[in-house]
Amino acid sequence: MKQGSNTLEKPLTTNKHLIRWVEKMAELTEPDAIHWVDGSQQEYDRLCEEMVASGTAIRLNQETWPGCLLVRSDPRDVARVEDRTFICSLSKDSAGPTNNWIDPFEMRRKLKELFNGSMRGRTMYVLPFSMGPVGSPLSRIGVELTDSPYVVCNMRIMTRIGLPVFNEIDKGEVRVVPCMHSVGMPLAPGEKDLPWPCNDTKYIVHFPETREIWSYGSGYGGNALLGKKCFALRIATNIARDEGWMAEHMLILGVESPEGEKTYVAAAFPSACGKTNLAMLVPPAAFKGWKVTTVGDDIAWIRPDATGQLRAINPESGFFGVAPGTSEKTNPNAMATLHRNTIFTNVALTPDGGVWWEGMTDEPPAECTDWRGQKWTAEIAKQTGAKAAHPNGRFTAPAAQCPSIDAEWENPEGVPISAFVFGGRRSTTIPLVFQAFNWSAGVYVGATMGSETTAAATGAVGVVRRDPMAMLPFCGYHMGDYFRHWITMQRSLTTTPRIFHVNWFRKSDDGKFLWPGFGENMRVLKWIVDRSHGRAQAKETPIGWTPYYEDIDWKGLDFPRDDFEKMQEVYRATWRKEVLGHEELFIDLHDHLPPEMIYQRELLICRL
Ligand code: SAT
Ligand code: MN
Repeated sequence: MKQGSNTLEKPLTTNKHLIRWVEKMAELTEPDAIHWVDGSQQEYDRLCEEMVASGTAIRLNQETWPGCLLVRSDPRDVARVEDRTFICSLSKDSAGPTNNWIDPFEMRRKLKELFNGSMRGRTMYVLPFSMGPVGSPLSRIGVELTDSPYVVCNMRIMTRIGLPVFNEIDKGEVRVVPCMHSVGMPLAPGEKDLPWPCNDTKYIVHFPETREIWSYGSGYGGNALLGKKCFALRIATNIARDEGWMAEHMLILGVESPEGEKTYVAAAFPSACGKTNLAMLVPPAAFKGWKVTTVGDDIAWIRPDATGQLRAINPESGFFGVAPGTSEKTNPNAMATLHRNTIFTNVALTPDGGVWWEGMTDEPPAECTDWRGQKWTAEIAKQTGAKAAHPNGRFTAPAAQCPSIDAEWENPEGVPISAFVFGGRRSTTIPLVFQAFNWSAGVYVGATMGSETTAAATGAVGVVRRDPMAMLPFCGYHMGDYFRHWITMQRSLTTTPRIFHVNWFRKSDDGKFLWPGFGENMRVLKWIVDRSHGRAQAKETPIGWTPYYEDIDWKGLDFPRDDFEKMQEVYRATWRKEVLGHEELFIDLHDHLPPEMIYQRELLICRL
């Protein structure tokens, strides 16, 4: 970095390794200035103001949307890029066939090239963050060096950042995960910046052995907010395997009965399959006295405590939720959460300075500005198919603002987990709910999970893909070894959580959803909770335990027995085909598959 061309700020840490690393990275990327992020409100406000001034962000109507901003990304940078995501372990075999692998030495050379001068004309922010409450034994710390103020502001909502984290680092006892991020668009002297700088060349790179992340070319979501999928899942799965805990793509919710019994459930669904809605579920009116509380909506870090009980924390402190489809009807808690201090990305702007997206209200506004900044009306949409909001448009909102937030959500010890739930979008074959016979059968259920793809990642939408534990894009090592880790975890447990599978998306022969979903999912949750406590009845089927019609609490809902039977039906012939689908992934993973997976498949085939 040229002296004089940069503002020299005093480091906010005394940690020599950290200071040295920042200097080295500044030499590589050549930013104009370095800013040490303290995490204060004033700093956040200033960055927001700068983004508004530069045209990156639009301030919404502060009366109706206090503290809210809208940002529009480059249309070529709207979702995670899985084909540009790499696990660069020393051996290709440890990354496994489901991850993109490039030799780490080759990749380092490539990254050096890409990052060389990549921050010219920009500020490099030194952003310390804690995944999990600062100081919790389950938390981990990272430092992200980024040239994007948008990333800093989003990370302030999604994680704990700033001075308290520098203080943790200065104690000298924690290992810091270094995270490099550049949008990859250096500015020549005097060159005017774009509202959303990014680069067509994108690399989202993980070095599992050295626990490092390097991200280049994108400013969006999981590509750029490196605490989320990169750290809390891809790197954390590696740490968790080595240390005997679990990093999972799971929401965590609490179910409280009228008698005050509290049960925590962790559930894995692929991106954009309704995790946020389930985590914030509002029970139907007839469920008087029942409460569902939210601990997290995306990621769970889970570890056995001294007594052998699994306990989970949400490593995040905000929600990066899919906006389209979110409404007072589908998720009133999310709507209440996102009404202030929220950053919206790629949704529509209404003439009165508010936001709108498909599904937010039954009636679209007469006119608005779409996520690309163009005029949008229902008429235009009809003619051109243009969406007001991008299908992966997002809200970044503080978890603490959520009306259903659990009283224990920041408990440094985590909350006790009684049940795991797996689920996907499946229009056929998979019943509304079933319980696996035991832990290894449950691991098999999770390992063979399938889901129809969504807009959360680039690529085709609506095709069934195997997505084990909803971790296909997020497991930072060989998927077969990951299944083995799940199997082994049981040995450190005294009470084993029960494992379930749900599917809200089964359709009738004429293509209609059979299940109303949303709040009514409470009925399924209640059966899951009851089963976890060894209470409710169930019927044995080839695939697991399923509820009889009578085992579901139907109060307040007139749901025909016939429809329920249709939803729960296990067709042996269809399931035999389903098992062939399981093979698809297992063939690729075979040399690392734990024997339990093979036995479970054989048992299932025999029962069918
Ligand atoms: O873009 S994110 O990875 O943050 C969201 C998601 O795909 O789940
Ligand atoms: Mn997710």
